[in-house]
Amino acid sequence: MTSQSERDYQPTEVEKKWKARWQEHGGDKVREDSTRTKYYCLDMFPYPSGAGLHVGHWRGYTISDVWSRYKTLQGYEVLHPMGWDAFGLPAENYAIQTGIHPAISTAQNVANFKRQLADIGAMYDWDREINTSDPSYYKWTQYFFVQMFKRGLAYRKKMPINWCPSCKTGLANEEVVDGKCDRCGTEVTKREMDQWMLRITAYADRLLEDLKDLDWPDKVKRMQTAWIGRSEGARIVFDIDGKPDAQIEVFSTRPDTLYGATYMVLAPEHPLVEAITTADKRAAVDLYVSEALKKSAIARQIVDKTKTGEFTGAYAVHPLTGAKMPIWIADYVLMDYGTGAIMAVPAHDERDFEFAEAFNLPIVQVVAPDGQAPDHERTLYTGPGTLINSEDLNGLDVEAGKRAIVVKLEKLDRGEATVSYRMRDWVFARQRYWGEPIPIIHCPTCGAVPVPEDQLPVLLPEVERYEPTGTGESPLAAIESFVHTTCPECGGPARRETDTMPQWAGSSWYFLRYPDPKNDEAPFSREKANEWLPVDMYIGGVEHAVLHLLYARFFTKVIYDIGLIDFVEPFKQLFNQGMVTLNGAKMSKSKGNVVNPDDMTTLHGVDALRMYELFVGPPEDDAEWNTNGLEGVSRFLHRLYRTAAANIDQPAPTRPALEKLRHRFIATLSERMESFRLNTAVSAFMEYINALSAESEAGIDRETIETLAVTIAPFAPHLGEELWSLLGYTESVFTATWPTYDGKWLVDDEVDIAVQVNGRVRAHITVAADAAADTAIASAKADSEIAGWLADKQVVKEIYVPGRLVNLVVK
Ligand code: ANZ
Ligand code: ZN
Repeated sequence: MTSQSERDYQPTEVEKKWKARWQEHGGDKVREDSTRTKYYCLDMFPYPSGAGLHVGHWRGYTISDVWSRYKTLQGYEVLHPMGWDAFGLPAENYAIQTGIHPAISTAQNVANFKRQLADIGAMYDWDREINTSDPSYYKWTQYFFVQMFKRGLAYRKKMPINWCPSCKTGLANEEVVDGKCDRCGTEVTKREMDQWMLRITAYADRLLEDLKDLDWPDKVKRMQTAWIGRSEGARIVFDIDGKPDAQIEVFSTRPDTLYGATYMVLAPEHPLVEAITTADKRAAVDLYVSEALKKSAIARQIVDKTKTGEFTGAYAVHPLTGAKMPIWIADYVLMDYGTGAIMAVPAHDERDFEFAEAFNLPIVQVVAPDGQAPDHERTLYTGPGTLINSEDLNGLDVEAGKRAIVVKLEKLDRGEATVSYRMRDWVFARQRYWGEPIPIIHCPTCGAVPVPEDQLPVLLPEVERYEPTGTGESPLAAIESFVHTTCPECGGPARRETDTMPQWAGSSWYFLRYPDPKNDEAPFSREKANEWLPVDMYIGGVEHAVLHLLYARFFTKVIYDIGLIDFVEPFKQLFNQGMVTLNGAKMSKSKGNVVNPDDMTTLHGVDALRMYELFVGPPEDDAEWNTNGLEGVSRFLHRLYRTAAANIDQPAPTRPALEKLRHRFIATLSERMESFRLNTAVSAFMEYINALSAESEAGIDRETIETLAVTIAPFAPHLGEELWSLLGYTESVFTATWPTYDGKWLVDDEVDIAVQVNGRVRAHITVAADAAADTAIASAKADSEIAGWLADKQVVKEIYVPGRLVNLVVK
């Protein structure tokens, strides 16, 4: 019989064995009745695309799996589920190309992804699998839509959609590339259509306020803050000369500069443009408006682009001075921010300054750093200072000026302090097939009526043609049997809504479903949701910093308001893993620079690939793939196995040298885990195995082998199980406990200390860590270097700071 010590590590064999065992024992099932503290570790669930997973995708899944297994060993009951964000455009486009129903291609992709995730050796509880395109799930997505509709949070509004005049279809943003249709290259225009909207702006303040308490990367918090874009300022109302029934309302963050407003600008789309433009200006204004509509908001906002605009021929009246101010239109003013109109203060706003220079409009200074008007009128100053040219407000600083102007405006009923947000309401509709039907019935008598809850889900019908219809409507509009229905309120003939929900709908609440995935009475049980959520650790790519994470936070707050949960934020801690690059570029199938995990695991095993995915760099940073690095990690795992296996049949007795190494290793590793430095956690193993090699002659004790088996298990779970069973245990290594360390082993026996003479370091000596002051000082004086400094001198004071230094004061 071969003893373990003579056997080499066979990753393929070992991994196959343990995968089979895990499946047999259902070891990844959450034990709901467990008395352990609950821990919810969640991956952002993937869109099951046709392209499989590459080693770049492995990184995030490995990180979350290592973390879940670590938390299990720490004694938590861990929920680590997985599911599919399965509605969306690619499946539909694939159907258009191939005629294969999206449900079928999605099912194939899911099966493939599932197999690949099993390869990773991940501990998902597959009993809780979620698929957002499954009627038993989207029933509840529709239910939440109905709740929002009833609360006035879902409403209809005419909104411009991307429109390809040649394909005669509405386009999703991702189908518009450089302003052109991704299918045919035609320039994309805008087309107004009635759209379902969600009133996320009603939650803007809460979404901003609650960000503060989240343990999220600062970068993501900053991106969300910028996206919400809260600005404090004032609403100011201007009369229009000769038009007593029309007024222009503006939003300004600098009401203090009101006396410096010299002209007005409306967004080209502003509803007043039509009414105020004088006959002689009409042709030029119309032309300008049609040109502006073609440009994207981003192109329009570029600060240093040449300013363009047209004079409407009309004038506004300054609310404080009565001065007449020309009203222009210009594309640097956006219709969907503030009120879509501005008062222009060219002396103190950069864009207004450039515009005034381009069209030779007046510039009036009203803020100066020192309260002195500059000698040259046409200058730009955007800093703080004192008001000038502002009648009785001269001399006030900017902040006091803002308040004083608001008081004046309020007295005149011409404005008030207000807050403006950059965030818009959420367009919650697509004119496409592969999504959740919006559960609304349009009745000629009763208007928009929600589908009664007991009639949900509104099933997505089978269609023959997936192509967009050419009228801008969804393919559902062509299915008579779907469209025609009766009104739930009056029983009269009515039409179903044929728009479907956007890609983001299903992912906005899926994390609430995992604790109770099979509930068909409710979206989830309140008790279970409160027990498991908020999610303790949410792991995924930073590309979801804004949309998904904001939508999920919004849904959670609405669901809290409805009274279904007791928490207001879904994700306590967020971790964004970095990307894996190859030759400097993000790995992606379309770029042809992917490394296939199957090739890597055939050579080195799954465990080695998992560890290399961590070892490749700090988990939050992008990292360059290097197959040599994987080979290095693989060699190390073989070494770890040999070190452990060499003595596994007959471990050596414990001795202090081993205890010291072991406790120090546990301390280092635990500390690196807690600070999520998973790459250095892998190096802690390497350092430990190196140190143990010096002890191999005298043999390794059982404690060392057990420690190795348990601590390596989150990283290399198959290897961990193997060592654990070789130690004679019949239960899984994940029933074990993460080892603790005794601090006494961390104290160094000997320490290096500095010796100072009159406060300057003159030498270093080694003393026992617990050396008494006398001993330390004596050794310091005995040092040959120091002896030289002391010659002919009188030592007047001796100071010993244990473990740090000796200072000798001499005369
Ligand atoms: C007068 C003024 C004077 C302004 C001044 C700025 C500086 P934030 O901070 O981003 O909220 N603005 C308002 N609505 C706009 C729109 N629809 N399109 C383009 N610009 C718009 O910016 C608010 C400021 O941006 C507002 O304050 C307004 O210009 C401009 F020395 O009003 B301000
Ligand atoms: Zn009706």
